[in-house]
Amino acid sequence: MTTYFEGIAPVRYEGPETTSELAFRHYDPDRVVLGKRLEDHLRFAIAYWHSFAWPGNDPFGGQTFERPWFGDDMAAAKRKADEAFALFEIVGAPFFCFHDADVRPEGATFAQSRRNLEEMVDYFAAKMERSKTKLLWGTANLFSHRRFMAGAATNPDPDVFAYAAATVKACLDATHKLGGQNYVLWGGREGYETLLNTDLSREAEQAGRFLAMVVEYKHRIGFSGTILIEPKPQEPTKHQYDFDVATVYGFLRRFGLENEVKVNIEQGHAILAGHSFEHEIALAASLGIFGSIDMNRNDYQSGWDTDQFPNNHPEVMLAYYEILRAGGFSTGGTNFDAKLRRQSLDPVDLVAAHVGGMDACARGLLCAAALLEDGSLERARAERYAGWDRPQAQAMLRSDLAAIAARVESEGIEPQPRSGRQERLENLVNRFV
Ligand code: XUL
Ligand code: CO
Repeated sequence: MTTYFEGIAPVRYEGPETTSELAFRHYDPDRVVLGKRLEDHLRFAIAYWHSFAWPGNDPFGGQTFERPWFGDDMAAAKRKADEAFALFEIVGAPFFCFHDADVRPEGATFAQSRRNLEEMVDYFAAKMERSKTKLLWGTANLFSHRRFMAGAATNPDPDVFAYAAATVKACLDATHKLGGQNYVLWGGREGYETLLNTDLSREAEQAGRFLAMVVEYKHRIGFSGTILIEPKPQEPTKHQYDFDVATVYGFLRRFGLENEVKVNIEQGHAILAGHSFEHEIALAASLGIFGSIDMNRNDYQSGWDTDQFPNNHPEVMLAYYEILRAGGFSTGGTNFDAKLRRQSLDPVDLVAAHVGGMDACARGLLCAAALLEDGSLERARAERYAGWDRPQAQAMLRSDLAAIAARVESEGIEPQPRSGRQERLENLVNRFV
């Protein structure tokens, strides 16, 4: 029985001029750009937690949404799955993502929670046989329940570490069984509220060993997906250890995991860390750890992780430009870690949010592809560094300070400053928006 979205037809591509509210203007899944279908470039996923589990609460008030699937028994969980797959079909989502806690009721014991998850995994598997929607990634919620209030892997209590390890094992098993293409670890409470009660050294060692165990277990069960860490600088904790891409890379190198783990970069988290989204993507790509993205938009005034659906075309374009420059997604994709505003009560609001977000991403990717194909920006970049292509410049990197100093005097080297051409490049980019 699927009723919540009754009366809402599957959303189709109608072109930029259409006036239909629920139509794609830019997202034509079959359109081929840079040798690939748009659907295969973007690899959209729907986030179960925001779209189906979140009740509309904020720090000052509780539930605003009244969803027919809200409840804490297995029947409610199955109804939720039915409605979720109905939305996946309406918007043509190729993927979805979930936490264990989004899809199953919490049991009285760990074993009961695990059995509930396994029952839901079988329920999903049956639905996925009849649907085109696949699993982009699975993950464990190691931050909502009070047992995790002082962290999961980094908890001062070893029993919490054990509970978290058992939970991740169950979620990796679930992800593997459903053919998930990645597994995400977001360290929601892996950080601290106050340094006064925190042993940074122990917590880092615990986190490093925990991640190594996840990688070991992935290989043991033959899970071929990618393990992803999702950086975020703070919120809920005051300071989170997976602060940003650079910090995560340092952590991976410290524990010898830089070839095993990549990053899932979220727009709002990049902004909270004081970076742009495209900076984080470009850095991850240059370090060889770019994996996937959580696509949303932050409110630039609020200082909170507001998780709004993306709608800013020029911003989205710059993110996809870096992704295309890096060769595009492999196992990763575009997961909407975005939620409605709490006054958006109607079924059609949830559909329209995804349609608008998908369209903004498609438009951004199309603009980025045109800019890349035009080649002017990449030529300007290459030209700026052309001096380094000369053999003598490369040889300098293998020499030493004394030899370089001698050459500066013998050749009378006097650098000639050149324009960085920023405004001209910004104008060039805007031609493609
Ligand atoms: C929280 C966040 C999470 C992760 C998955 O800010 O982004 O939803 O994406 O746990
Ligand atoms: Co996220």
